[in-house]
Amino acid sequence: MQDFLKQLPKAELHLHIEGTLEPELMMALAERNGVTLPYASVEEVRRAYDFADLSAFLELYFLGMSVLRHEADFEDLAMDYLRRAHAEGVVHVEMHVDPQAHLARGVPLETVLNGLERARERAARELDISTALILAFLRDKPVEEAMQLLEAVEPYRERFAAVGLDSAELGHPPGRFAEVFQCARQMGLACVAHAGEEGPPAYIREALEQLQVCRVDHGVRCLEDPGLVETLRERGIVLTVCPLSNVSLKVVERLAEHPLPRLLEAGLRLTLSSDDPAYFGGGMLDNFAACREAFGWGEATFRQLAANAIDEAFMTEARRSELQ
Ligand code: ES4
Ligand code: ZN
Repeated sequence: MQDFLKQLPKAELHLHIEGTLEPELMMALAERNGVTLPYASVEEVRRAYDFADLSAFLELYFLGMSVLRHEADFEDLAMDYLRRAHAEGVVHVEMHVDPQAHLARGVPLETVLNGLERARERAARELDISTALILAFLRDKPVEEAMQLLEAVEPYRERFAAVGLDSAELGHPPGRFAEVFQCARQMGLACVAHAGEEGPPAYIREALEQLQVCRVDHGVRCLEDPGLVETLRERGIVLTVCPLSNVSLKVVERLAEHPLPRLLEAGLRLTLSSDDPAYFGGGMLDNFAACREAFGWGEATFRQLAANAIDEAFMTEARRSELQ
């Protein structure tokens, strides 16, 4: 089964590139850039990864990324991840990036975007991995800041496939960003948003109606509202579910209690992703293997989930038919 899961061509649709920063690279970049971290060793970093909830995780996520300062750091970050993904049978990766978090530390937009662009070109050439970039807005920051970012990104428009919405969910409903997402749509960008991870089903409905998202990141709390489940199913909206992330952030206590089997049973269109693999205990293959262990799914289920991701990916039709 492990061989089957590994060779299965997998598309990663829900990944934060800053969440792929492994402790080894974090320490190496801290040294290279003279950044002081509150950790003395790789082991100490790993020991700190015991999260009570999403906001406890985000604190360490924003701290960890403070080692990223130069274009080469972003290139190394993404290349390191893409090499690991390649070894796990990943053929396509869609990366959320959080420019606001870097701008706030004085790292210019072009540093972030040019570093990632170099990695994307190398991944295509050296690993035959296709990639897409998702411009994520931090939902706990002012809407005006998101709008300014969208304007600043205009010269780089062609590098992006979509806009997304991430960071602390509770108390930050998606509807606030309706105008930003409308402008993004006018620029020809697709729309996705995190909703229903920690937040209530009403946030998922808001993301659908006010942000007009084509995919919902997480969305696992939709089951609390049967009417919403019906809407998601009718419209064929994809939920990018991240099993190990949900365990790590205590959305569920154990994977065996995860709503995934019920989401499948409800006829929803699902994909599996790793979210922040360096922080949540593994990449795509580990997520697939954990589901096999917890739910006992057979090959057909994994084939369907992997096919859903390729069907829904932001990629050219030529690339899609190459992978199907
Ligand atoms: C995130 Cl797991 C998760 N949820 C929301 N925002 C995020 N940013 C990085 N990881
Ligand atoms: Zn996420």
